[in-house]
Amino acid sequence: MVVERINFLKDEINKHNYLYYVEDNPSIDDYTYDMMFAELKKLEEEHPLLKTPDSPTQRVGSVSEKFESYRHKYRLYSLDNTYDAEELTKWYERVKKELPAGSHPALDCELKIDGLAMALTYEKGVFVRGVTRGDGITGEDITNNLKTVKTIPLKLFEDVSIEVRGEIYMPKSSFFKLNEENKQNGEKIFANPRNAASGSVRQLDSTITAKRDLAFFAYAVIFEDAPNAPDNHYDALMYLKKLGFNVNPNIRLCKDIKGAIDYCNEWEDKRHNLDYATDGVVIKVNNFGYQGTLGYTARAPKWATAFKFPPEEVQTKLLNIENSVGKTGAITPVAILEPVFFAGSTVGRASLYNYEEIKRLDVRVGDTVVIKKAAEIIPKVVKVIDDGHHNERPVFTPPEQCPSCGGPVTTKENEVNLYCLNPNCKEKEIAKLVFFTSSAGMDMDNVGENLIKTLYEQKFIKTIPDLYRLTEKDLMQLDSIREKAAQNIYNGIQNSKKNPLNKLLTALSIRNVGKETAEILALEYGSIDNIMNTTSSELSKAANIGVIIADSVTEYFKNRKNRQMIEELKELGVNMTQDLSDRSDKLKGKSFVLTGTLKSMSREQAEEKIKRMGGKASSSISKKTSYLVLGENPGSKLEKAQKFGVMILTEDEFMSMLNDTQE
Ligand code: 0OX
Repeated sequence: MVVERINFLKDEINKHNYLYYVEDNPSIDDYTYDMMFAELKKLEEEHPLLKTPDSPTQRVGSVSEKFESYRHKYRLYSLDNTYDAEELTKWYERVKKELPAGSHPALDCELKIDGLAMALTYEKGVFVRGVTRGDGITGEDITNNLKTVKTIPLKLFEDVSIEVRGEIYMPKSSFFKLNEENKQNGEKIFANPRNAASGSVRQLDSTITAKRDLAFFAYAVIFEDAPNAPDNHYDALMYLKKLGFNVNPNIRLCKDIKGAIDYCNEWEDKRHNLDYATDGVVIKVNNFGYQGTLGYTARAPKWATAFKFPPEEVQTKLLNIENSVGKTGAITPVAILEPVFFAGSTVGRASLYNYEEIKRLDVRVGDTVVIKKAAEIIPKVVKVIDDGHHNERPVFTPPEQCPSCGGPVTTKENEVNLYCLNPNCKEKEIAKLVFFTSSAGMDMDNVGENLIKTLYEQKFIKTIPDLYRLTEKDLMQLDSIREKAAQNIYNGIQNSKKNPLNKLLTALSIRNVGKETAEILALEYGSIDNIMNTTSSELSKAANIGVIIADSVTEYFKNRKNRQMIEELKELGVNMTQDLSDRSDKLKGKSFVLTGTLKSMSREQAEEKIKRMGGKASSSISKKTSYLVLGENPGSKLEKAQKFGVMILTEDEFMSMLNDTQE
């Protein structure tokens, strides 16, 4: 019977997938496996009604338009964390205090996998849905893509209904291989395995996801209908293993916090030998009953915490110091290093900030240097290791001419940077154009750094207005740009004309004018003409900005060439105004910090509203903060606000403040 044969093949293939991908212990050869797989595929094609979503053939999906957002049935909380082992002891003391006197809760220690958290739903043993963590309340439904991940079972070994949480990751070796291939093919290079996993799992075409080597570690479970559900976390993980999941083998059940701290110390070095990235240890109270008693804070379980490994430092050789020219003409030194893999990515360049810093560190080309990186921060050179030859190497001297155009350089008052004075300096012009088009600037779709460089080199563009003069025909003269791509680039450029004034002001690379200042100026003055015709002292007073910034603005607009450029942009149809329709001064002098997710609007929208009403929106709490607006799933800012005595507003209170004062 066909049905029986199909069921047999599905079960066999699922079993061998598990043995191969999870146990790492295949019991049949690839050929036999491939034959079974091909037979199942053929039978399903001949009998489409017998093709079910849990079939192993369904791991390769189809193209979807976009991901649906999905509200989690059970919220995915954050995790409190610390870099300090003493804090762990304090956490354990707090845990014990909330439990019946004399309790000695055992702790599970797990490596903290640096991937992407997922919630997987199984109904009666069948994988029905996989959703990204998102903000913990709502995520993206990426079921079809997750079906291509071999360590996510499509069917469990028992018909239970459960939600499993875990981490999708890309093994380090696969990450290196993928980047190597992508480099050869001129495709995207990922910064670290986590980004590669994220980029792979969020592909609209799941056949691409299927080609990427992704894996899944399960680390938590919610039992909906599971008769054999255990009463503690360790046994739950063992049970997940029995159901067919990949559970990290390095878990350890410790009898108290001392054991957990030993585990953290042990893995701080050992983790580098693993083929997956880890950024700490997760410690969980083992007993589910105790977990229930401890409960949750607004954002995280009280029964779990994470110990994060400290920022890493590594030694490598300084091969060269390059001098790069930025959009304002500032010349900055960049350390070119012998590439090393650390803190999750390969590092070949590091910041040296400025020439004073080089002098302070006395770094010389050829030295062995220590570089340091905290999460998400550009690595920097922190010190020189004396290898006995440091003094023989020539002392580094800052450039006396611009490294790009050979033009004169100068320092500016109160600044340590060197500046290229040549207004036609090539590197400066390119950097300006690149920034103008980037997401921080005019945010032109389909326009990237390489395109700008090519257009500049081939003399299609030199100044900003040239961008808006480009035609589709011009673009098609470039190698590798066909009609469709030319159209997309052209539209990206033309659409940016509609941007509000604040985007344009940021994009122009006026010294000392970043996103914040540009917003203040645009909202205060409403049009570029108003800003151009104001004096520095008026500007400083009206917009409440510092004199140095105000001077930079007036200096910029005094320059004949800049004024001419603005005129050209105007003629080309670039918008030079800001919508001031709901502008008021009602929040003047008040500063706001937002935390968590707001229900009624995005964080950007809320910040925009605050600014339109004359208030300030800031990202970090200080003593000067007037209000902290509390969204759902707030972060650590809440604690800080309480410490500083900052007034806390709920979203409703914040909304009525906006509406009350709006008139
Ligand atoms: C990880 C990891 C993340 C679920 C219950 C408390 C926090 N990245 O490896 N989260 C958790 O646990 C969640 N465990 C982990 N191992």
